Amino acid sequence: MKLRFRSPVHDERVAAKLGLWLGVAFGLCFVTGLLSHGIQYPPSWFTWPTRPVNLYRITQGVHVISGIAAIPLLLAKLWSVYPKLFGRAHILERGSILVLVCAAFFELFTGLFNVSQNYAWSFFFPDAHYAVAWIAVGALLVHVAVKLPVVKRVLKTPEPNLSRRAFLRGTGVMTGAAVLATAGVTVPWLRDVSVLAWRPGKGVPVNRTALDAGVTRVDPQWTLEVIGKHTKRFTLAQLQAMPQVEAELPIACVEGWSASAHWSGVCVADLLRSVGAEPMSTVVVESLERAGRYRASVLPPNHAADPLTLLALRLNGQELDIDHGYPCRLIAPSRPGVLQTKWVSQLKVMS
Ligand SMILES: Nc1nc2c(c(=O)[nH]1)N[C@H]1C(S)=C(S)[C@@H](COP(=O)(O)O)O[C@H]1N2
Ligand SMILES: [Mo]
Repeated sequence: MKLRFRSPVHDERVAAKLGLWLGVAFGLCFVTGLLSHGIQYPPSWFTWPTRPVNLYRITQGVHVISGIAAIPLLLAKLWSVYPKLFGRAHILERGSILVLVCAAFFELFTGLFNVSQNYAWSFFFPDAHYAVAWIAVGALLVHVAVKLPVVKRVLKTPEPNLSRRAFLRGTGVMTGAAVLATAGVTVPWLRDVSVLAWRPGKGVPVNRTALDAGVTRVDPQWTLEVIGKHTKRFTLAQLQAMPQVEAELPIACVEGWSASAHWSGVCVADLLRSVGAEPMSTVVVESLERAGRYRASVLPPNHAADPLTLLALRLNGQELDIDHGYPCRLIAPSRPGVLQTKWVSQLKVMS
């Protein structure tokens, strides 16, 4: 029996057009994802600039937005091409498409679960999301290479069929709607439009509370230890008495949200200078948190030296709340939220 698929959208021109949009979304998502990975696990040759201060916020936002846009595009594309699965394409081509579809779904679903902070699996999300991205891109390149002649041929002339045009337009509208409904998590002026945003609109959200991190009480005798050529300890009162730097800096969380805030605190470079550290040093920032994965972070030399890299004592004009990292927390320009260590107890110069 011959299967019949009558819808006019099962058509190579529709598939090519959607493929093109999807290629752009996946390309943006892949490149911004690589950057994010590079910043969090930097190879020796990698440096990430500290300016503009919102640079990481932007690349992270593009990652989330392009990932969201890819979901309706992928569904429309699959709807357009699924009859081909019953066609006569070469087994290898069908195999590579199967890999591509599985990898694409894996990326989009794990990404969505990640932004909803729902880890319904046992693997470590960033590692798996990163590894499968390479599989998706490899399979995508094979797919593009195979289909390039078709794409070139069919995209030369405009689409004459009205229902195909309507389908493409509908997909465009759905994609735009999905983006508008969520992009407010990272684009401030869309806060009120984004009804599906997974993070509240006002203020700085708390990603991990002090209670979750096991920092239930800060010792009144708390001091900040700064270890360089020699070691110094600073009480909170001493930090408060030092020159305070004020800056508008964002928290850009890899769990898919960002928010800008007004911070004030002590310049990290000043503290490092006070213990005789070389100007371009790598610095480890340790927190009071005992065991969490994000209890410490590394400041690369350009971030450690930047005058806007702060140990913040105040947020939006008020003393830091314990959930935001009291007694002091790191806030540095153009840096993922996960590296903005809260409840800092020690700065240690490495080199
Ligand atoms: N010690 C410590 N610092 C931490 C974390 C943590 O789990 N432990 N979480 C980080 C993450 S993932 C983010 S996004 C920011 C969020 O800061 P906020 O809760 O003040 O918004 O803090 C970072 N600092
Ligand atoms: Mo985060």
